[in-house]
Amino acid sequence: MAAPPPRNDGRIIIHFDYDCFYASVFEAENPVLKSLPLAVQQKQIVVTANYEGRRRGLRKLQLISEAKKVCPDAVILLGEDLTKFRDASKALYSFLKSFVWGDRVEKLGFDEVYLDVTEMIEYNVELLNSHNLANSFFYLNKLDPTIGFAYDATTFCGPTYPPSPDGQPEATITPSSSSSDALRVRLLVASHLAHYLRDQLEQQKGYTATVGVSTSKLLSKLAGSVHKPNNQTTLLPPYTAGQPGEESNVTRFLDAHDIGKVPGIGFKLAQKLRAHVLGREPNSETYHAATPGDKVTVRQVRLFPGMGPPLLDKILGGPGSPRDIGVKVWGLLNGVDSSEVSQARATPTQISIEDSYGRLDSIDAVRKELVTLAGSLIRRMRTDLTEEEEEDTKDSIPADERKESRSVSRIRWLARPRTLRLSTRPRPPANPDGSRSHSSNRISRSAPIPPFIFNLGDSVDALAERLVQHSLMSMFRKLHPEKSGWNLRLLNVAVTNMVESAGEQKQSSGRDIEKMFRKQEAVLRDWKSSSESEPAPSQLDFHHYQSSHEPRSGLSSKLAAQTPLSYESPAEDYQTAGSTLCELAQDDDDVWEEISDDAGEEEAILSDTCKLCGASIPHFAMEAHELYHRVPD
Ligand code: DCP
Ligand code: MG
Ligand code: MG
Repeated sequence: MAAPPPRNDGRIIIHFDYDCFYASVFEAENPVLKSLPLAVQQKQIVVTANYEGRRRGLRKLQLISEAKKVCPDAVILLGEDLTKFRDASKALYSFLKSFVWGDRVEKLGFDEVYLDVTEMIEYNVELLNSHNLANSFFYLNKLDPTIGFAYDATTFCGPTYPPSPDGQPEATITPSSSSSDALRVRLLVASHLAHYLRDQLEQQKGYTATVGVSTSKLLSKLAGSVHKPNNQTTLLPPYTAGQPGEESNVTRFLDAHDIGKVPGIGFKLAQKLRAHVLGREPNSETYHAATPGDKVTVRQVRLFPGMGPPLLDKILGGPGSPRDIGVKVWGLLNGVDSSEVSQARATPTQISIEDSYGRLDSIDAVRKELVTLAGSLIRRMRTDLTEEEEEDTKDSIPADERKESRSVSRIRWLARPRTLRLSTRPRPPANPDGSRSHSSNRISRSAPIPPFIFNLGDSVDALAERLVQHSLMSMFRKLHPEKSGWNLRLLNVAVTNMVESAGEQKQSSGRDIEKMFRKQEAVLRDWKSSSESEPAPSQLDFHHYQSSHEPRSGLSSKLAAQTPLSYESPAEDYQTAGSTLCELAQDDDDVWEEISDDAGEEEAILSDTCKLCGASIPHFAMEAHELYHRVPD
């Protein structure tokens, strides 16, 4: 067996996963629901249930018919329009981010957030008074020592792994220079910050979360899943083995996990590793966890004879895999993950809206769809790329002009995209035997964005109409010069090449948290009303992915015909496990096949191919997608 890769535990990372997220969004709108069993439905499936519902037998990915049987008085709400979940996700992200010094706050999917709190923890560890640890104060703001919270630094806050012996406070701090003790103090202080943030999230926003505290994205995410719901877990040192034969807590903790549970090891990689350890093909019927006889733990893989980067390269390598896959996976198996919490951007790098169709083959239909897509795109731009003008600026406006400034002039663009892109995915012609190939590439055309798109005074509908007239139709004709004879299965309209507006400064430590947050709320509020007034788009996230492939069942084509809309932005709607190995399992069909001038901005979607229909499905949706095949229409 190869030596474990070297550890670097210099950072402190906190991972958040909101409890029963979609159900909580409904509860936040209508608190009466909190005491009732609540299920959120997409197609005939429960995508999540609140904890009262779970207590009474409701389960994620349960069939609605089953849910009604086990809990006849369940309140079942439709969760196909993702707008409110997306908005809540963004608001909670901004809320958490407002506490953290620096910009390393990363959203994963809708309901997970990583916070790199290293700087805050180091500052607060420095200020600990070892003579009075029980009455410590956590400083949340370097510039204002009154902002923060009191805490008892003699014990960890909340559960730990391994658990502390009953009734014993977990390890008191003793002055010592060993690196394990230094890490212990940092994690202890972080456990109190994690608790404070969970408390704030609940008090101020009404959401609970399950949280993990450790030194990397990998370990904090896994630690977080130990005590669910509404709790937290800190992974205790030692993180490195002391004496030969002695195991670190990282190894002990990680070893017990099923290999497929490790963030960054997707379904395909897990199956290859299982096959190698078992010496046979594992059963592939269930998507997530292996069937009982097929369970292969991290420990079994890690200790398999000859295991190390070269053998992993042999097992996992192949066309399309990165060259260092063995090293990366060897790191994960040993709890080593050097991927950084990505620096938050004030604005997304691109915004794109797309829809897929059963049949789209006339120019009139294309025009109509483009107007709908352009409208959604402009709405999304207004939500994501504008902000309310600073209040200081407003105060400098003479009193008699202030009333005026309440309307459009108070909203400004944070960033303006320079490029408009139209992409289509033509349906491949039928083969002589009548079958069709699954793969056909997107083709794209880009053009400069006409400046009128930024007119905040004009209605979205008018602008959408104008954009189609002025730009999109001529771009479409260049992509498809023939008047007819084509048949499209996808249209995508995107804005790219973002240029941040002058004066936009990244906020960092010492900012006014309250003000920041009010501003965010106000922007969301202003634009929410306009996007809510549009006819509710119907969207099943897993159908969306499925729908760009054939064959398609009657129901999903109907749904596609109702123009489900989607907003793409890599770390937004797509849950990319762990991120460490995002690109590893990327399916060929999902690679952004671009013939345009802004190549390089490809979406990293960790996905697999459905064995039944060939559709490319993101990992987190695969289980639901498989269920979908089993449900009669
Ligand atoms: N979701 C979905 N389809 C899936 C899986 C999830 O639409 N196949 C949605 C519904 C969930 C949200 O994503 O509310 C977050 O997924 P989680 O797996 O984190 O589930 P919850 O937050 O609902 O529950 P938990 O309390 O277990 O975290
Ligand atoms: Mg969750
Ligand atoms: Mg989650």
